[in-house]
Amino acid sequence: MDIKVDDSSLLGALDELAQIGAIEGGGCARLALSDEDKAGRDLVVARMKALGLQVQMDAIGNVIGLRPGREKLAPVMTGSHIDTVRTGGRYDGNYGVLAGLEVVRALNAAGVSTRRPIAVAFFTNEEGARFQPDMLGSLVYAGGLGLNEAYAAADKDGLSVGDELRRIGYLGAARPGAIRPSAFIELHIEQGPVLDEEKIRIGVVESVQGISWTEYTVSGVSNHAGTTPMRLRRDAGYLAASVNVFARRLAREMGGHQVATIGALALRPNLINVVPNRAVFTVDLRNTDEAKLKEAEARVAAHIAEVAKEERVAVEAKVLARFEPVIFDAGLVDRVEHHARALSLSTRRMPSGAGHDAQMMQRLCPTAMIFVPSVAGLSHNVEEHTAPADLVAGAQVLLNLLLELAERP
Ligand code: HGY
Ligand code: MN
Ligand code: MN
Repeated sequence: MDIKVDDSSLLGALDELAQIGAIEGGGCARLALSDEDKAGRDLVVARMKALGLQVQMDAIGNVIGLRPGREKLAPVMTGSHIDTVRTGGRYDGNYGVLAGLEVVRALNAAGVSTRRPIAVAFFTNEEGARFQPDMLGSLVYAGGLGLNEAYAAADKDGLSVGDELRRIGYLGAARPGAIRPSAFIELHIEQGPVLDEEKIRIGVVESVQGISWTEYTVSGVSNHAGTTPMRLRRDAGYLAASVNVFARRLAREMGGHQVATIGALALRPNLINVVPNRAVFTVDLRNTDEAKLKEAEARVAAHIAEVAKEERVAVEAKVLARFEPVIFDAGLVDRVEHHARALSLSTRRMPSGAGHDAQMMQRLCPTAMIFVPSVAGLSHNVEEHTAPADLVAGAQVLLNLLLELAERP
């Protein structure tokens, strides 16, 4: 019996969630544990309950909706995140969670039971835009970070994860990781240009590249922009700018999957006629190859040390996140490819450039990801878009794969 996802049900759910934290240009701003995130969580939990799922909230705010199976076996789990960056699109994360709920709705409508339970999850603070590290909730779930350390993570205003979880009413009782899935599948938009450029319908994701996030605080001497000779300057802003140029050139020289981003930069006093005495900036380095990522980290650090000496400024480094590349379960990756091709969808194998909760779940159980195209590769941008037909196709691959896995002994 062919069970089909329903276009309007899935697209309607995406539109409804996109209204929460909606921003100019059609995107979403639902920073983790903000009031907007709470509102989004409340909506998705209500949808889970309306589908008859048993809803569990854990001590780091991860939420899991469980559809019982015929047998008391470990569930097959799918899911993603519903927190967004401040300039987010409406599909990043949200799509994987709502497609998981659409699978449940279609199974309910078809009156189909499965041997194994099916679980749909959303994890706390995947984005890492407000609190670091990213993938915080799934990292705790997979046992990679202790609860107290996670609770202590604080945002720029000094508000902590623990306090904010309590404030929005999502500090749950369940032990993170108590539900250990038999397999985890995450459906996600690619967020890069590959599938769109090559006109491929489904990305069969084999791995997630390594991620290195560091925050640098540079201390120099503020001085008059007009009277201070260049030879006397100790310009914190100059070091920050030089790292940006160096990192760009380094990524170009290394080639391959190497990328480098100086995404956040704050100067003080940030005035047109004052040499900055303080700069706080972040460096995001990524590569599919751990040795190359380490090389990039070392070369950036060496550059910073060299310029700091020349400019006579002090530099403090704080690691915000550091994850090695993750390889997904080969057998599951094959099954993603099989189900996509069974629907006559073109496929290509690829790494993920973005971080995902799936990279943490691979620590717990066989895990794989399904990608659908992002138009022009845009993401973390309000114009993030995926064609409705691709959204539905990805959800159908997810349904067919979850059904297969949920019947496995
Ligand atoms: O940064 C990332 O790759 C993810 O969006 N957290
Ligand atoms: Mn995401
Ligand atoms: Mn993201």
